[in-house]
Amino acid sequence: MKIKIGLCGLPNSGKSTFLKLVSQAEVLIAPYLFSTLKPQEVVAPIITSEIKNLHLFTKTEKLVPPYLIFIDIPGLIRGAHRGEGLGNEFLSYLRGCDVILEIVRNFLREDVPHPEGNIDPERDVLIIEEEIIEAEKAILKKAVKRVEKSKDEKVIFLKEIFHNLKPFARFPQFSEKLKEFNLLLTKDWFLLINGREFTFKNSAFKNIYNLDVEWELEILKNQEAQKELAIKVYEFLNQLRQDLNLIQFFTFTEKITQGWLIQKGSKMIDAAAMIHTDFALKFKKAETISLENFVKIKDWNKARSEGLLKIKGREAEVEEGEIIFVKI
Ligand SMILES: Nc1nc2c(ncn2[C@@H]2O[C@H](COP(=O)(O)OP(=O)(O)OP(=O)(O)O)[C@@H](O)[C@H]2O)c(=O)[nH]1
Ligand SMILES: [Mg+2]
Repeated sequence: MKIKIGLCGLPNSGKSTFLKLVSQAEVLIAPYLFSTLKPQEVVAPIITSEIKNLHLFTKTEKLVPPYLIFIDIPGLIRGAHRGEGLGNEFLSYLRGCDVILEIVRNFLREDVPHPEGNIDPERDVLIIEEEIIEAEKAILKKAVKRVEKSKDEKVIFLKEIFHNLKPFARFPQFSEKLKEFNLLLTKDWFLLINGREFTFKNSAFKNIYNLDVEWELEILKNQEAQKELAIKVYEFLNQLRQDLNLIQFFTFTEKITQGWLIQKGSKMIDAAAMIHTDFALKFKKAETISLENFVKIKDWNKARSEGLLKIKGREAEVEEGEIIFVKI
């Protein structure tokens, strides 16, 4: 399941720095506006204590943690929907993502200009909302014209949405019907406050998180503090994946210990297909055990003889934290 999380926010809100933190990759970070000009995909591993515990036991050469994919998108500014600062192009990158993580700046730094001149997270979130709404209006207008011609009944709810568009309004009741229009409003929105904590009065976010990304990145350079920091970042990523309705499961072979993310409610056959195409084609059954139980018993055969393994068929649901062995 490759969910793409698009980053969105004003220039210099810390999007690229955030990506550097979660991936520790080299994304261009610069204290001038529009340092990011093209969207860049970044893989952020989620190394939790669970997978580390499993790896301590399997001691395989390779550890492949579960991961999320973020897309670094250049900063949006006022007027983005009219194309200011390449806004239209940037908005179209966002449409290509499955969910959106907005980053809002709440850190002070004289040498890093703010496009609005001062720090005000509430205003910044509103600017993005207004840009999104204007962009959606343009799409809805075209859609209404199109369906009006064909006398399609869709025109009723499209008009209703158009007239009720305002900051933080979302239309979950229409989310299924609206899918074909690929609106930004029908995606799930999350907010990351970069810097000091801040309480938002009004919002349409599914969850709001807080990290001080630059500071965390600094700490990362200090070996002593690294461990603790990593825990904080991985905790954030782990929370985000749960908020995205993803569960994690594990596999291991002689060479690789691996963590995977799959949509909650998925079946064993879906997990098998994710691990290996062949596993899905030749699936007979799966043996599974919770990581917690396995770490206690430490031996697959012993777990089997003591009746601790679950035998699951193709339609059985994948559970959070289970280790899966597919039998073909
Ligand atoms: N003090 C502090 N500085 C930060 C923080 N986050 C980012 N910065 C600095 O702010 C500047 C801009 O950060 P970027 O991550 O490049 O910002 P961006 O949102 O990617 O900007 P665009 O790509 O232009 O949209 C860099 O000099 C960062 O070092 C933070 O949490 N605290
Ligand atoms: Mg950037």
